[in-house]
Amino acid sequence: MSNTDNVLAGLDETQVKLMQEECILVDENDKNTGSASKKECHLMENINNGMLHRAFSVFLFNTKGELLLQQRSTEKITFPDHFTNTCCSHPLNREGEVDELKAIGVRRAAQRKLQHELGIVPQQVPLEDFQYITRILYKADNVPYDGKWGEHEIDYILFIQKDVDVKPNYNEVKSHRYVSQIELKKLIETSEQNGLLITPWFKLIVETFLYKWWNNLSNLRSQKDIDTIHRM
Ligand code: DMA
Ligand code: MN
Repeated sequence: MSNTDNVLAGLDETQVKLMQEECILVDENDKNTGSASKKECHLMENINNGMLHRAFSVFLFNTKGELLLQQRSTEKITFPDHFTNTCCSHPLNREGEVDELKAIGVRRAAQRKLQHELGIVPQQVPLEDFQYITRILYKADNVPYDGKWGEHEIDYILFIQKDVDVKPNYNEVKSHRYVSQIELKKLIETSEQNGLLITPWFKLIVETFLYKWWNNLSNLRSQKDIDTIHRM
């Protein structure tokens, strides 16, 4: 018997059910190699054996050029209460979301999760309005916060600039706010003294590419690098 059978005991019922979603397993070149449950994909035990899955990160900006941040709910099983980019999740191993041409499967998943987490209706975020910029391969645990769960993903970066109506699903999102570049820099600089948690993938993207991409919001095509997988 595996010693992970009981890892979901006592956790939020809704979030436990979502752990049954079938994520897409990939190799280090993002080739689809099968599927595994969201639970299996996020256990450090499996990650340490090399299990890798496909994911996306949405960065949504309003027309003033401010970035929408969310704070993950306390109910989330991985990285609860952490501040992060607008919306993250996984394309699932199901019709429509495994399609790879123009990252259409990932776009569909992004549209689905913007509605699920933030109540943003699909009409406000049309599939073709997402700018798919590049892919990032990263691994993250959550020690010392929690040694059990982590991430090991090829993360598709999607930008979109739209004024949208947000109606958070509080089982997913504890709070949300728009930030300017100056506000985000301040939030991150003071996060430790203020006791704010920030997700490792968001920190990584902020420290590497975010401001360069943000400075090119009106010219994102120049930032596109869809053939590269950045290994971080
Ligand atoms: C997973 O996000 C994806 C990335 C890029 C970290 P998540 O934990 O928010 O997924 P979900 O919303 O499906 O729980
Ligand atoms: Mn993941």
